[in-house]
Amino acid sequence: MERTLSIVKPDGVKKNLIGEVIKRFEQRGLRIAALKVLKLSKDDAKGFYIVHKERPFYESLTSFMSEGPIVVMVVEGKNTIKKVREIMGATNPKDAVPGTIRSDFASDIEHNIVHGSDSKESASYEIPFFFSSLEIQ
Ligand code: IDP
Ligand code: MG
Repeated sequence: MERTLSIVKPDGVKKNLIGEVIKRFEQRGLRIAALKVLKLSKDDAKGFYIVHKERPFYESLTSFMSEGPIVVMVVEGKNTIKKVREIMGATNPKDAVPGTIRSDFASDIEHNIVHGSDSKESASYEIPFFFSSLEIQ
């Protein structure tokens, strides 16, 4: 069993895609082990995306991620990190395989609906960023 952190980003929440994202995870046999709605401050978003602090899009990304409510969830199952990344599709929706969330719904490389941890190391930073062990069942 493996856990990952996924987020329905502000654009996904605005487009009423919370259920759609969860449905796609569940249909691939993954289980939602924790879930909540919250809004990040700009500083929260900067902390979450600290690995990207040198990137040219850091300012814009952290403004976008703090502009409205998001849904954060822990997804659990076999090979969850890889499966969630497959279900999401490539970062840039133009490169994403049809049938992936980003291909189907994202408007551009920044506003791409969904987040998923890219490695076990990232998941072990990102899951406790949002959830205590008591909140993961
Ligand atoms: P990922 O979400 O597919 O793992 P990362 O490279 O980790 O992609 O980038 C984190 C997020 O930053 C992306 O999901 C996207 O919202 C944003 N982003 C990535 N590259 C760019 C870019 O070139 N311009 C603007 N935003 C970007
Ligand atoms: Mg990433």
